[in-house]
Amino acid sequence: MFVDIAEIKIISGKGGDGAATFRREAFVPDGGPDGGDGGNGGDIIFVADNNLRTLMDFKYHRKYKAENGQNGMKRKKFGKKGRDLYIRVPVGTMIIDKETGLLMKDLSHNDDTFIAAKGGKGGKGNVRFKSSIRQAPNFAEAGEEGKERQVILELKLIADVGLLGFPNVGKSTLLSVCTGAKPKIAEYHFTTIDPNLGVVEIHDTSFVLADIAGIIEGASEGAGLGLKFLKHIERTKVLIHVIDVSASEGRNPIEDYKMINNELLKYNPKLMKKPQIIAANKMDIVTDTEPVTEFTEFMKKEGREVFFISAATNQGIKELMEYTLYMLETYVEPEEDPIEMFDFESEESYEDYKKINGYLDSDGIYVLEGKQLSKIFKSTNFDDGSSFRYLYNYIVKQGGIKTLRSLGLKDGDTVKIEDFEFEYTED
Ligand SMILES: Nc1nc2c(ncn2[C@@H]2O[C@H](COP(=O)(O)OP(=O)(O)OP(=O)(O)O)[C@@H](O)[C@H]2O)c(=O)[nH]1
Ligand SMILES: [Mg+2]
Repeated sequence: MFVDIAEIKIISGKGGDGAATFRREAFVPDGGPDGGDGGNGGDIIFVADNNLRTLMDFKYHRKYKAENGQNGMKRKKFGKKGRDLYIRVPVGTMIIDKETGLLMKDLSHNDDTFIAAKGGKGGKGNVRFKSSIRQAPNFAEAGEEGKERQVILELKLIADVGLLGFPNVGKSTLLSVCTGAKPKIAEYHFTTIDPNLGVVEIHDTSFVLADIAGIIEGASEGAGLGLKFLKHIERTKVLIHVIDVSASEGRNPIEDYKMINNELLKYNPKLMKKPQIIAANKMDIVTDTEPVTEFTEFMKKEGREVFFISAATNQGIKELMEYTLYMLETYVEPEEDPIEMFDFESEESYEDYKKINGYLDSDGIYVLEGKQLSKIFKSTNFDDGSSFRYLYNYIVKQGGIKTLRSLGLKDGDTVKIEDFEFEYTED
């Protein structure tokens, strides 16, 4: 089954905690601190893989977690880094942050990689907190939490040329005669449900052709298979519009042309800007030439290049492909409006990380909050005076106490950090 959209949760590994240990040697009575650092948590990394075609796996497996870093150990032993988790996706997959709806990365080339969630940093061991005034720090830094993100994966195939047209006009047949692809072909509508790709080998070069489901009137409102497959030709450079000029199903080829373009316009006006080559198909069964002449004149006025072909007998296929190659080679990509991308920098700016917020809650308790504060708080050993002092000094330095004072904090009031409450005493 072809799946082109999925939503998954990714969680990078937590950093290992630093160790707060002391050397214990038989003849060294008061061994110094020897706690090693925790290892960093593993990253979540996406990799684009040419061998994959669908996001189906992600429909069933929705949660991806990288390994946590190992905790630091005594004798200054570092914890091991958590293993990164590589998630392989088809080329053309876009990674979108669900919360903001912003694009994080478009993996458009084979082997492109992208770190979507960095592992938490390992905490420092107590060795690192030793100083001339603090000989025996009985605390260490906790490892940073892993990042958890809900991401949307959206696949838009990458092909050079897109085939477009009503159902049953011969799009898949055309793909099958000029590439090695073996799409399903049948004389009923909507034979093609999933997009097919094929490679056209021509004059020592090649290009990729994409065949999608047929479009009918009202597709933009969901008729038939709707327009949801059009996204797979959004990134092509050139379109081949296949039209049944034999009118074997009783429709008028000029009306077909107008109708499809009208639906394209409704879906995405940018598709109208792509060169559109007309493949007038089923010439082998044309009985009445008058409508064909009318069609030719109409296309001349429209300024479209028309190739009269028969996918059944191979008539005109070579010329069509040669012209398509020429259009590809002379194609100039229109300038795109820049799109707003997900911004890791602003998400994790250091200022933001250090900032301490304070407020008075409805129970009259002064609350302090902050990302780094929370990290240091988790690293604090409340049975150890120097560890608690380290936390307190940090809060003062970041202006946390000043903020609370401006809100009315005075001697004897309760201050709360996470789930820990203490009484404030003025120095
Ligand atoms: N006589 C004749 N029949 C053709 C030609 N091209 C395709 N056909 C027939 O038309 C029918 C539809 O062909 P497909 O290639 O499946 O058409 P499609 O446009 O991919 O159709 P959907 O996938 O349903 O949108 C099949 O029975 C083909 O054999 C042609 O040039 N001449
Ligand atoms: Mg088809």
